[in-house]
Amino acid sequence: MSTNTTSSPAPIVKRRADYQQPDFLIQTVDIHFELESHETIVTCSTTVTRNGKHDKPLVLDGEQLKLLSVKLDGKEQSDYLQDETSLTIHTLKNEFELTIQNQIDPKGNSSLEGLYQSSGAFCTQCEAEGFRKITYFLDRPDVLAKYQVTIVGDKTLYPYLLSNGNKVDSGELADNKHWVKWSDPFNKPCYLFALVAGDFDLLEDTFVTASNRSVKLELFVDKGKAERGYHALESLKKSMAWDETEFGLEYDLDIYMIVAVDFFNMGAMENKGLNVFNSKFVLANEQTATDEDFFNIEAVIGHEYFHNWTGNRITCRDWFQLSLKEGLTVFRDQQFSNDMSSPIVNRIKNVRIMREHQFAEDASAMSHPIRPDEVIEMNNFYTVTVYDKGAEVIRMLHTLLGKQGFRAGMDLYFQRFDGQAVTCDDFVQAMQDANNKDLTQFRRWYSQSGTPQVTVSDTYEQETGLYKIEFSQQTKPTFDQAEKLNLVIPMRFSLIDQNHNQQLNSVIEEQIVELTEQTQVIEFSNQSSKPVLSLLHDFCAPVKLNYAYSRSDLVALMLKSPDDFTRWDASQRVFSQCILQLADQGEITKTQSIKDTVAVFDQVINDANLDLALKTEMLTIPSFESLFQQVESVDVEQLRKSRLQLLEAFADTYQTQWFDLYKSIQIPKYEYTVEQVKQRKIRNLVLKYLAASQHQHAQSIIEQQFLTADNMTDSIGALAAAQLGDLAEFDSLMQQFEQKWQADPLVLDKWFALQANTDRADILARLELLMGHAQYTINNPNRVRALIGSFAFYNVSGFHNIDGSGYKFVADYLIKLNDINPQVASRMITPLIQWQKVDVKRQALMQHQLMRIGDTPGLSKDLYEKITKSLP
Ligand code: 0A1
Ligand code: ZN
Repeated sequence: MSTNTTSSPAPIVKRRADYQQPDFLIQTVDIHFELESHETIVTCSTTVTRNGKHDKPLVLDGEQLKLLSVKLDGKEQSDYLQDETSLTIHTLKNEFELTIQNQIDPKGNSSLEGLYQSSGAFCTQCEAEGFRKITYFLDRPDVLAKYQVTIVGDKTLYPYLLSNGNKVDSGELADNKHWVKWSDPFNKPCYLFALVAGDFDLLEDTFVTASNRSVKLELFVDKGKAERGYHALESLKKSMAWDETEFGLEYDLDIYMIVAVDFFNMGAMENKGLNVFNSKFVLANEQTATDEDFFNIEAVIGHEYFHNWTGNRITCRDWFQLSLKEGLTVFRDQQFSNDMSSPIVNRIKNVRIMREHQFAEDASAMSHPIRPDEVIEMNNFYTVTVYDKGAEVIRMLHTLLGKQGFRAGMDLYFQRFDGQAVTCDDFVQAMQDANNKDLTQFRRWYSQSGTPQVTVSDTYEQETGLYKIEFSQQTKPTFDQAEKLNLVIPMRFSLIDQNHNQQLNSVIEEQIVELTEQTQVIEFSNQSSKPVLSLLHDFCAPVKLNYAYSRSDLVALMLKSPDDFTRWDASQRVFSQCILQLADQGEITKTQSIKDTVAVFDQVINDANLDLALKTEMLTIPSFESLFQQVESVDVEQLRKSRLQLLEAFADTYQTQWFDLYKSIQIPKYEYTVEQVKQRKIRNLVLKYLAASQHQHAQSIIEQQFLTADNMTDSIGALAAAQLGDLAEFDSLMQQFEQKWQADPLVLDKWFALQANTDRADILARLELLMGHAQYTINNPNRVRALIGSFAFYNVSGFHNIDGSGYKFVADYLIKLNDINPQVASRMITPLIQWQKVDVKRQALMQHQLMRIGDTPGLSKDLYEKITKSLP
């Protein structure tokens, strides 16, 4: 990236330490929309008060707005200053009414931030700083106001005109127009504002709260898609009930609306009383959606609903505090999912995200604490660190304080801060005060980035029976921080007596030790032999665990650990040890080590009492991404091949067992139940192994399953197996799938993704062809993520091709996307900026592409921030 090539000044870095209270506050907002695709008129009247004694002017944020007029207490003003991003109004009044009129172009807004059009419907996305694309405003989360919204639009095109709160009035106008007025009784920051206008199918329901109030539930979906909305609606009712029982939290308005839109940058948005969702997280029936989709819908519906208390009633003082609402709400949705489905599968899902994505982020130039200190573009900080590591930090508080102590802390938090915009420190203080526990050192989790390593060693003295465990912690310097301090790490573990009868698990009751020092030693006396250490139960801390497990320790843990997570983790360690060893050996040959590794799983496969879900997880070979995070530096191609080699040997060895297992599971008519989900999952896993082992019946079973499936999970399961087995067969089934679903882009995204992550020599030519598909458009984030995202994140052989063509392909695409949707472009640059662990040749190729992107004229702040950070 050459410096000073663009005319615009370098984007400004904002710092958490520079926080200042706003100079003015806004009490009420009365905003009026005259909706037209290209020329929407926004008239916004606010009551403004000076905050404190000063004579500074009022500086409002605004971007891409055509200003029409400014009135102060009804008088047209000319004494104002306008630039690209702000409007400065000079006044010495302490209280005044400000009316601003401006024009915007929703149809021309491809960034999907502010007011835009999605398949003809108007909708808004204001978090984090999108309200400034609607009108000039104090666009910051600590300015809380009461909103009244009037929407005027064409009656035929936009029969539904929606905003936050309660509908208070409506009427008809000339020219086939109508209007609706909404009033939200709760104070809110502007990022929670929402407007939707369009024609939809409407599903209605009611929920009666614990205190017997009736809440209207309304779900708006694309015309003709109503029957795909029921699972989302059921999920909403479950979420509402769950928050009442678990946290004593009731919904507070008389109506809760959800709108599903096709064009959306993220998963969903928690706007007060009017959630806007990516249709991917609403629409589902068994024909169109997999079990995983059903799970995700329930989780995201829950997540947005739980925000009503953790995010909306209590919000963030500034955007550096994002994890205050996101870490906490992710933790809450994870707990909800635990109660709704298989807890172990759910926990493994959480851990995979941490290990495959969050650890990767922390090892990259984008490393940041869950409460970042410096930001150029806030949209870059909706990260796995803020969200998922943030949730792990909350989980550690839950572990340290216990369920009751945690609940007491939550109660105090709501009691103290309801209706306010607060900080992460305020939250921890409430936890501290409710439990009388000093959390000073714990707070370092908020300010320190990086993945801590916990190293464990142990000694056993035969004569005395004394068993000693030494725990030490270390966090290596990260790109953003050189110095690291000791953290509070809760370690849940137990000891397994090796001498005991194999059938019985003789286990010393689970211990929780708080690791606070660099090194700590714990002793156990009277041990008749050296016990096996079962560590990091339930992934009790977001750390890497180093302990020199022997193969027999791992086998003992797989079979006997009292903690399901540890059992699974042991199985993954067995696989990983072997694959990493193979990758290290240089030449890839079948070895004794493969045989020994594979043999370990015999007992797991044949254990009839093992929970089917845990069995499936234990028999799943670690993903390339999780293996990649376990090494400092690696030849990616070597690692990919080694993984495949083990997978094939594993598949071959147990061919008969896979076949028998597949045949033994008969599932009645599709239902989304915990039991059936487990059955489908193991069947689809063994189908993959049958394909990989080229079992003589593999092809016919795959075809049979594909043709007779009564649900999407099994259709995709068959395709995924074919992809691993025979490409000719795969291509023909894929063709049939495309024929069937060509009119349904949401379903076709699964097909785009499968195409994009297929290992084949002509992958780039294929991608070019697919970009010309009738349903493909660069303007829709779901399409882009399905095709380009799947390639960049998951097609190891194609993306990391040593000729550099994969990197160049992604870079070329991002250069195009930069102009259309900077947010999505910035999310998709992630695999390119994570060059630190690949071999030096590939590092150079990746950096070269980053420089090319960096030289793009009109580079967005989003990409600028990531590229400047990641180039050495
Ligand atoms: N608050 C939402 C996530 C979200 C963030 C930004 C968006 O647009 C830039 C959209 C949604 C959540 O946590 O669900
Ligand atoms: Zn959220």
